[in-house]
Amino acid sequence: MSEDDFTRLVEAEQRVEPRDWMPDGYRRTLIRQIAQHAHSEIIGMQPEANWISRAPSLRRKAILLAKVQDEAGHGLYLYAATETLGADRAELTENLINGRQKYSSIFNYPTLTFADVGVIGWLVDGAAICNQVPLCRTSYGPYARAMIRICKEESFHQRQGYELLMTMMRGTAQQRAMVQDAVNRWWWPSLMMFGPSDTESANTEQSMAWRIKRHTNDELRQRFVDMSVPQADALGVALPDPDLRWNAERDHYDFGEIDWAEFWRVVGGNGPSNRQRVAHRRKAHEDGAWVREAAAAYASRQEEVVA
Ligand code: FAQ
Repeated sequence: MSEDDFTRLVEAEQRVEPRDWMPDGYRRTLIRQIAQHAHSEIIGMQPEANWISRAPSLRRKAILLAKVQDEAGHGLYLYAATETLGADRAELTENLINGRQKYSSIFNYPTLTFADVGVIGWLVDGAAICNQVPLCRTSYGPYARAMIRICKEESFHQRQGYELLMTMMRGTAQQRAMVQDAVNRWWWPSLMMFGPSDTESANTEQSMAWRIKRHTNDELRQRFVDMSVPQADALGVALPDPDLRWNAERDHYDFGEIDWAEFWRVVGGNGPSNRQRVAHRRKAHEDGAWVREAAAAYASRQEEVVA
């Protein structure tokens, strides 16, 4: 397949598959984005895992445990998708724990109360769905197919978060205050998940041309705001933005300016929990060395038996 064939295939909305010819930049961009996505799923287990042992009932504990396990599964499908592009998974993990590859800024904020578990489900999984449903139509086949399953599970996650918050809002004044406090802390970081504004986004134009990204960062952020306002009303919480108001001319909600200095600080490794998150991942990786060695020894023994 030539470069022209590749361009025609992508423009005809067909899927690029692992054995097809592809430009080096396309391959590199996919590995970068999918690896960052996989790292986010794996690092994203930490803020919620913090509450598994302290969930207030057996039911809430079982739900949270299942959700955190789902995130591990998402990380694995996504690492497997990078392998179809020739990436080495062990190398990607090294890149994560050595700070050479990024993961989503959102997971560098601490989970201070159990209401944070509900708000992560509602807002963080909600933002993830907004961003990821269009990726089910991304041009690279293995990524698109992984996203279909991931989005189904993320929808369940979002609903469990919203249901937890509904329950807390029907509870005591103290529980309602906990939910509002969590919303105040997570709203702006959730908007940052969509990445820099379109004028600052280095990769969007090329990624849209290659049909890797299907919408710009600002388009998806606006979709998320429009979706979240009525949900906040139904829940009875206030979103912490004095500039948030319906704009009938645009047919969208206007919203305030994101603190981009904070965004870049967190992306640059200096958010509230960056060091703790990476140190924890590094320790888990080192503690798991014996499992990898044992699995490799077992696999080579099996090969000898077959031979
Ligand atoms: N955090 O040029 P762009 C989840 C970087 S959901 C950190 O606009 P691009 C589910 C970006 O990499 C979260 N870095 O980049 C879950 C680039 O740097 P580079 C993960 C960010 O790629 C829920 C630079 O800024 N979802 O895990 C962020 O075209 C609950 C310039 O930006 C995905 O990864 C950020 N927020 O657009 C799990 C979805 N934003 O690499 C557990 C797939 C930007 O050039 C619990 N990814 N950067 O050095 C995407 O859709 C895209 O990669 C974007 C960024 C939209 C995130």
